Amino acid sequence: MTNIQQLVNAVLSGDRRATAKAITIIENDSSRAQKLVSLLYPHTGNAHIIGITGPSGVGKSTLVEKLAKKLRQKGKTVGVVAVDPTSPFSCGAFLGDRIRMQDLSTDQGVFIRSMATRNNPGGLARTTKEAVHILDAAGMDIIIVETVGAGQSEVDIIQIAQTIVVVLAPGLGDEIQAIKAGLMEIGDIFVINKADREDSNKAATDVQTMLGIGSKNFQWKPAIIKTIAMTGEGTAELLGKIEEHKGHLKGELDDLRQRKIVETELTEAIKRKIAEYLINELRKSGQLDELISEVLARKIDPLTAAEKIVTKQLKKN
Ligand SMILES: Nc1nc2c(ncn2[C@@H]2O[C@H](COP(=O)(O)OP(=O)(O)OP(=O)(O)O)[C@@H](O)[C@H]2O)c(=O)[nH]1
Ligand SMILES: [Mg+2]
Repeated sequence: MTNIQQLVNAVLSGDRRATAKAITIIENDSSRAQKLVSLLYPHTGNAHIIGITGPSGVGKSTLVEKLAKKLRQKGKTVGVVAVDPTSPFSCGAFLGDRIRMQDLSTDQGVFIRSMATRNNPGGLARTTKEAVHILDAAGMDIIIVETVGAGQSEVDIIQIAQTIVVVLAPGLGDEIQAIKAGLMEIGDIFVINKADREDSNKAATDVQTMLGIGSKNFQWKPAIIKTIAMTGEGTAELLGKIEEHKGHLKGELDDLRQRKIVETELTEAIKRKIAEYLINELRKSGQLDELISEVLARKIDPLTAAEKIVTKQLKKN
């Protein structure tokens, strides 16, 4: 499949192998990536994008597997992007089989992909977003993006997902401070996973107290749900809440959120294009080399050099 249009057609038909290949192309940031996304983009905008975030090891992947299974039972197609996972998917019975069958299976209903932050030329936020676009164009009804978040995260899930589920577990100790700072504001739904542990009630109360202090919007009251991802307990309730939130998003609020998501992606793309363009020009004219020598000689610092050259170059255009 060398022809980009053929690849696009295959992705649009829901072909999983083509979808995997398309994601590899955008991960490698090859010259074909932009073309690929531009051809697929008109076919996006149909999926519901769910962000699952929370500290490392709280059970996010286990939960995602259970959610995916439930969604499949309801006849929904599910795409999963796990961003820089510290632990791999445990591949419980259901999805494990799916993964092993991925190349053979005629069921195109589940697609799982892990993406790593390391050696990622274009930035992880961009590749994650583009992977989501590809899964969206491939016809996935629901796309779940799993990211590790401990208050701040490399991928700002809020720039990607329409519904954000923050997963916590009992006994987080010191991490609760970081969580308080970052995650509390972004969650639409809070999950206390590992509810089989005895201190889970305390964790739920803690979250309840923190939520009471300040909430990001008044129209949607963030829900707290206890789950045992290992057994699947509470996952039906969680899915119900996610669907409720999706319904809530319809209308004005949804437009605002969508605008914000597109605005971020667009401004990031503009920054990238300007940088690419300017650096290219400076290289061609030899000005970059000159500046490198000046910085090396400690005549100027890099930031001042950048400011000087950017201002000069922009005036010229
Ligand atoms: N006791 C208990 N353990 C659980 C539960 N859910 C998951 N675990 C275990 O917690 C560990 C971490 O689970 P993962 O699903 O990999 O957690 P994660 O949040 O995806 O981890 P990272 O992606 O590395 O951040 C595994 O050993 C799971 O078996 C639960 O409900 N109860
Ligand atoms: Mg995980």
